[in-house]
Amino acid sequence: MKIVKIMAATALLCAFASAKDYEVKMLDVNEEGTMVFEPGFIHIQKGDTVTFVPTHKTHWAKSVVIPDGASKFESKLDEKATFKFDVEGVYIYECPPHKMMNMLGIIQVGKAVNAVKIKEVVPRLEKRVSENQGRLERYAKQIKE
Ligand SMILES: [Cu+2]
Repeated sequence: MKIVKIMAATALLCAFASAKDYEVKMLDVNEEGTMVFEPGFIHIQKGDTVTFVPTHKTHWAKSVVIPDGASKFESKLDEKATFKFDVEGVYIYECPPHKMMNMLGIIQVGKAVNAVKIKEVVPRLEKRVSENQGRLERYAKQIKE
């Protein structure tokens, strides 16, 4: 009886341990350039969370493209925020005041089920930027299909 209880507890611990949290810093500058998320591309698994950390001021994160059936997300200015990703696919997000400076990032959750849509949207998003051109393209190249 005792063994069963221990096994159940272990299974529960494993379930919790398998979901990871990833940190994305919001920065004015790093070695990649100005107004930047770090890391700009992350590959996570279903059920994982991402925490946006306002390391520098005047930033927030807002979803731009999400997979079908997923929920939009938006943090608040200069506030730390954690979002859970339960739907597979590729998510593109931006910092609204710095989108012209290509302050965008990509989160891949599991398989890239919406890769076709992403390939179509990335060049359009790149066209509107006036600084840090090519950054989103570089992140998009890291998507694993
Ligand atoms: Cu910003």
